[in-house]
Amino acid sequence: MSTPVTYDLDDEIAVITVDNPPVNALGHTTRAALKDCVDRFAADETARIAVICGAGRLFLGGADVSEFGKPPQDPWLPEICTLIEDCPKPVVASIHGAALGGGLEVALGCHYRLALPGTKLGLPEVSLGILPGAGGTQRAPRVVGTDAALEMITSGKPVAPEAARESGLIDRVGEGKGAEAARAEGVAYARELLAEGAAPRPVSGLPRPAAPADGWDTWEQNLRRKFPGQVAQMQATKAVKAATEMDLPDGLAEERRLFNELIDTPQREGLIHAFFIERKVARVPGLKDATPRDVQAIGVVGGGTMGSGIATAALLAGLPVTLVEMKPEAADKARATIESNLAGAVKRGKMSDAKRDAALATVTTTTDYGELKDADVIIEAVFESLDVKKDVFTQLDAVAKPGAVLATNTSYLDINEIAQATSRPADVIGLHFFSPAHVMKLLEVVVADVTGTDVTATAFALGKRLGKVSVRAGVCDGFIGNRMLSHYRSAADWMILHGASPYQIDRALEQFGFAMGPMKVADLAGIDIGYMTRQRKGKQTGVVYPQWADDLYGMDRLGRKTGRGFYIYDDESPKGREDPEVLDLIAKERAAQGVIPRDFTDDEIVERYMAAMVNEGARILEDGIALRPLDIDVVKLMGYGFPRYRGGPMKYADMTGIATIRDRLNAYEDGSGFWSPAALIDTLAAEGRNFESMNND
Ligand code: T1G
Repeated sequence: MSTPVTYDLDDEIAVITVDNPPVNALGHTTRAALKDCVDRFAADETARIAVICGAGRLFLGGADVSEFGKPPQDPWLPEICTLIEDCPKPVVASIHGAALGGGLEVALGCHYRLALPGTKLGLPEVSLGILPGAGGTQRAPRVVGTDAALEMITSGKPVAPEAARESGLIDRVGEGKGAEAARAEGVAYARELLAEGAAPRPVSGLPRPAAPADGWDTWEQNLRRKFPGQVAQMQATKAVKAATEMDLPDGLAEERRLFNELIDTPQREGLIHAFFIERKVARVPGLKDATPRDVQAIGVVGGGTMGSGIATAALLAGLPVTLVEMKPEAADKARATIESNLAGAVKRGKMSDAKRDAALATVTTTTDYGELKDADVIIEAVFESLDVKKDVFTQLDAVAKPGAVLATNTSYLDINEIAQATSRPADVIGLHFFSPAHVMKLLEVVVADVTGTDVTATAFALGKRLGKVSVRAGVCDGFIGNRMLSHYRSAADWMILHGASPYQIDRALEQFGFAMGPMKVADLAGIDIGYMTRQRKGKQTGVVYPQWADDLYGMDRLGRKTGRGFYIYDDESPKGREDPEVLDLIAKERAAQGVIPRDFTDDEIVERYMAAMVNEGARILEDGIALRPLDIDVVKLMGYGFPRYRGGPMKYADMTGIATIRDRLNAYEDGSGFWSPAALIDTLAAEGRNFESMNND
């Protein structure tokens, strides 16, 4: 078996190349081979300097995340970084693509550092619920200063080579791109260093870094505000603080102690689950051998918020767009919206002015369906009416070229019926974008009964090109995300009817980690959206009907957009304050239903809300709307503000215990059937299995 790290000589320069596809992760075998090569260099009398570089698309992608939670194996990465640092001969890191986490820590163990343009240099460990555990919290502050190191480590965001050179993180920005250029640039730099008689320059020789300019308390207050409820960022700050108080060896020992504490936390388990499922979700069972159709041009029907957003997403991905609207003024308005969206992308640094102008040159807005004749994928985003959509698809059927994929952006309508409005139902699929469509990463790919496998594969390939995280869903009212939302919103309504304040519910769930509580979400989306959904669905047996929400609609209190919904939004409280009149509406409904209100604890609120969410997730799996629990987790993480460090609702259930969820549901069941556990939950609990056991490829 070939070694994951090779050693060769270029004159007096030892070139150590890590080659462990796909990302040169520093798993046990790779660490052992890297250590052997460093030892070999130290003993090799021919070699006067060494260059460490990576094969493939990047330098080093960090520690092997799949090893976390398992007993660590020698040699440990911190030891290798120290071994490099203590080497009696100079070692150069020549970086391309990315040096992340342990990858950058290896580079910090080196004496000189070069990076090619476009390289990502970062310490993202906190996004995995851990901290840089191979010297990053000790060496980075010594090299770039405490404030810059704290920013890198607690944000987890990478820095570009030019900024890294300014901060001193690297010494030089090379030229070219790819592994070969990295090797060549690294060797050339090493030659220069030899000619200068450069000696090893260990970071351990640098003085202890100073405390942050604004003091530790300010940093920690900011972190509590930016990362509420999360532990890794605070723990990493403690490690950096140790760097300012201890010599390197003691600081490394303290870093290791703090790292090991994080390894055992549920947040590390949840975040690493999220890391892997966001990649695994694209490997849809049954899709492996399907070949996506070629997509070079996009058609969009409907230039409202969603249609213009979808068009913008396509343009950002370099795909030309033809957008059809019913009237010229509507087509012009759509173009203006697209221009505004792209201006925002330029402002956010997502796109250059030149690329924006080039993209706009590829947009055609028209009222003529015939101009869609060359589109490879046509995405309909018109009014949410089945008749309107069926009429659009009949027209598309008449103009679209053979093999074009016809997609609908509907958020709940029956795509099987839409498909039957065409002569090519196998080419019809759902692409459910989330608003704003050019920003939100989640895309539900809704597969209808007769959708072709290659059409589904085309949808996933397009989603990837648009920078989306695509999840395969089946056809039902609300697919995965909104179907679940409807159920756990009803759980909240049940609690309100029985005594919980809507404001306490929001507070409890935000404390649990949700970005926003359900009432704030309702105010943001619009009380009218919920009202229209209830009118469409009608009253359902066993489900509490939130009459108070209908009353708010009737009072034209539609949430943020009218300045009043569940909350009051005005200059006094732009983020919203509680509204006593809402509590009066609820009290009136309780009285009308003869309900005696009782108190709820925050824990009960969270446990009921989550039990309902998991229960509906189980039913979604039973119905085949989601193929795996991980699909459900990804939808909730990417589109509904579920706290990432809990890994998603189905991961939460696994970590809580399936039997515990079952027992809670049975205890809640009041004869309405609303709380009775799904059969799948009973089965998993009875068999001692969990949702993770269903997450096979
Ligand atoms: N460990 C294990 N597998 C990894 C991995 C890693 N570090 N990084 C990626 N993979 C897998 C990934 O799951 C996918 O697998 C495949 O590689 C391609 O990934 C001691 C403790 C490097 C920018 O956080 O950011 O170092 O789905 O699709 O888009 O202080 O991967 O194909 O089976 O993302 O080209 C710190 C995480 C670890 C970097 C490349 N490092 N990775 O992006 O490919 S903790 C990270 C990334 C650490 C030390 C600590 C990206 C990438 P599969 P991909 P990509």
